Amino acid sequence: MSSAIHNLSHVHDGEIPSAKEMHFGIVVSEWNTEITSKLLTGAYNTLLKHEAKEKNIIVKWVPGSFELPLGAQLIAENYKVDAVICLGCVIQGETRHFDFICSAVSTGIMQLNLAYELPFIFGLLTPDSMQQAQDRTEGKYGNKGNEAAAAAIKMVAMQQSL
Ligand code: DLZ
Repeated sequence: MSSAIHNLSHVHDGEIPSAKEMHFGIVVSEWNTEITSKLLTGAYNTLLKHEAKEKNIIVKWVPGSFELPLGAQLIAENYKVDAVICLGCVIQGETRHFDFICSAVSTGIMQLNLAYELPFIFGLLTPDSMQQAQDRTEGKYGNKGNEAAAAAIKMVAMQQSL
């Protein structure tokens, strides 16, 4: 995860393999769209930068982050994909809603990885404030969407190397 001392968005670029022959799904949450649309742009452009073809990238929107695991599963079951990138943003509020959503999404995505033996990438921002979310999508600490796409490419390459 990006932080003041560890901005992952621009490092290790040289180590990212070509995604020319890879197929990706991206599932994005509509909640906090001003943030998730930037995550999507970052992820999409990173895939293209590493030679993925537009026709091999399928993007689907879901109502909120809670729906990300099912959205990702539906993509995996209905499209030829090598990895699914899950993008959302849950901002800490006054109630425990935040904890329930974050816990459900992280557990759900982890379970998908193991159940399908396919990379399902955890691109969920869990900031305390909108400012923290913007810092992680507008450059100050990079763009978490870029990192999620890089992780997807690396995991597909790792799986294909086995
Ligand atoms: C209900 C809700 C709330 C309060 N906050 C967020 C949020 O910050 N980020 C997000 O992605 N989704 C939020 N949601 C919506 C839930 O994820 C979910 O879509 C609804 O509870 C319906 O299942």
